[in-house]
Amino acid sequence: MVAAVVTRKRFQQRAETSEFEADVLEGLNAIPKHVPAKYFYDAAGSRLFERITELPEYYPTRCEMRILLRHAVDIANMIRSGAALVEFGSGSSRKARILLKAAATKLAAYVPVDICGEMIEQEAAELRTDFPQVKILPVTADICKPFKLPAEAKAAAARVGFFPGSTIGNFEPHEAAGFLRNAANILGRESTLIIGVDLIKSSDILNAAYNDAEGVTAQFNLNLLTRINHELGGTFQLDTFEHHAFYNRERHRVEMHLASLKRQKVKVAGDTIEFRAGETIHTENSYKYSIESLSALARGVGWLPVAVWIDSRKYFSIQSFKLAV
Ligand code: AVJ
Repeated sequence: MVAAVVTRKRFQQRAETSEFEADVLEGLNAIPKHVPAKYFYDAAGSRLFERITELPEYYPTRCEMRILLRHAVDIANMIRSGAALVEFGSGSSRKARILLKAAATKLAAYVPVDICGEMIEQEAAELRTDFPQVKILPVTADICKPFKLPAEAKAAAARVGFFPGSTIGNFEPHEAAGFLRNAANILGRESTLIIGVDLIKSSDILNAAYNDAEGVTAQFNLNLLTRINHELGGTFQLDTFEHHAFYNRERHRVEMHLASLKRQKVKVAGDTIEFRAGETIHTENSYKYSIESLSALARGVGWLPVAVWIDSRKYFSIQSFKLAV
């Protein structure tokens, strides 16, 4: 039993590494060079992201927390008695705790879904102590792919999807539509979706949020190269690459890149990658939406807009939708 578990774990790790390797090699051999943003989040990257959320320039996390706290009662009103709350990419469940507190007596279950099984299992133990009346049913899954809800969540009176943090902004618009369609299929009839999304705003505020004075976002971006060096036998010299982040107004997205400061060759997993001076690796898109652009996207795949909550500066929004029947 124990041996089987260990073997599976090792296999999973190897499977993840080779997917990482395949994605990195494909992206670095493409024009323009790119690496998917989901690979930022190894242990060091997750810690750096936590530090980003506390930076004075990085407003999204604080804004969303403020909206959640101020409107917890209204937002909880979206939740029917006996419903199951399903969080996509739950991580530490910090934001869901606000909803759990506001709707504790109504919620039958909380289903945190995350690709990092270790994190949610650990978090689940704490949630069970803090919310003894709510069934805590963690699911380890990739939220972009179809997955099955636990039977108790399926049997609940209704299901409420929760996708905070403007994580939807990391998807290309067509992928975001795909995610919303997948969420509709997973949640099924009688479901509601509550999404936190960063709003389109002036370039100055956006550029500052992704170019903090302390350089933590630069470290977060460069950590991707450290991860490639460690896990894929990369030979990136970190001082020969520079963090670039800017708001692309036409495409409503903040782009992050790593720019090579010189012409050079780098080895990754036995492959040789050539860089021109100034050539970049595109590491992240963070799409910004308006209330209307998100609701148009959602409507397109069957979600009807119900309510919107925003902060006084109109920096961030929490939007709720109902599945059309
Ligand atoms: C976690 C994807 C919402 O796009 O703002 C923060 C990630 N990147 N600083 C974002 C991020 C650079 C963040 N999301």
